[in-house]
Amino acid sequence: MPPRYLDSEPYPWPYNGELTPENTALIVIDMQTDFCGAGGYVDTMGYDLSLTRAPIEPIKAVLTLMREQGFCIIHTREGHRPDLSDLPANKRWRSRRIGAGIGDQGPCGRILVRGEPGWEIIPELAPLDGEVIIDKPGKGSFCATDLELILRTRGIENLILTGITTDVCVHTTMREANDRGFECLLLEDCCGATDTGNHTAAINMVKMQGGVFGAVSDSEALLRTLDGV
Ligand code: C5J
Repeated sequence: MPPRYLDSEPYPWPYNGELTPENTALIVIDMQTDFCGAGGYVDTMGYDLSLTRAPIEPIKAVLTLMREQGFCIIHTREGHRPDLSDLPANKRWRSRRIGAGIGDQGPCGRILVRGEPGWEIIPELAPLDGEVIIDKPGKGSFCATDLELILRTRGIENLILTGITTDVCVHTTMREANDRGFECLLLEDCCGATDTGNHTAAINMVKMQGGVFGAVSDSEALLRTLDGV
């Protein structure tokens, strides 16, 4: 296959022009009711849900085309075991302090607990049979999960990152992936944060030092490149 690059900053991605369905995965991070739905964790904290819902439609467009073209699709869900044995005490403490106690009952069931309605991926972006789902207890998708083993086993070298929130779980995952040698791309309109300034700052951080964590682009540029137009 001839080299293929995306229109991205601060460099055309991927660095080596090797962009194929065999070596590239789309990762959709934490598009759960708890982070973007009424009555979920983010809503209970009082943040503006329109910010974390903004990426839903752009992600849907990317998912549709990448599914059609046979790319590896990975979804993540942040959440804890019902017995809370994987919930660090300080995580519970700080969330309770602000009235959105992880593990406590909320309008969508127990907040960020596996199996509860709020923990489910929103229906608009529901995983299809055969797509990888990573359940993670923390912010990073590599911490205490088998994500790296799955990526290496499938021969994945490039990761396209989407989801919420830009500055927390998406950024942590991107940093973890970059340190492991994965070539990362963040799609800025496919991410959202609980604060616009933090979203913008997180995007800028990626681009420093020549792309210290990878590159940044958007859904339109990706679709253009994958469509070959
Ligand atoms: C947070 C996430 N913000 N998915 N999780 O706690 O970004």
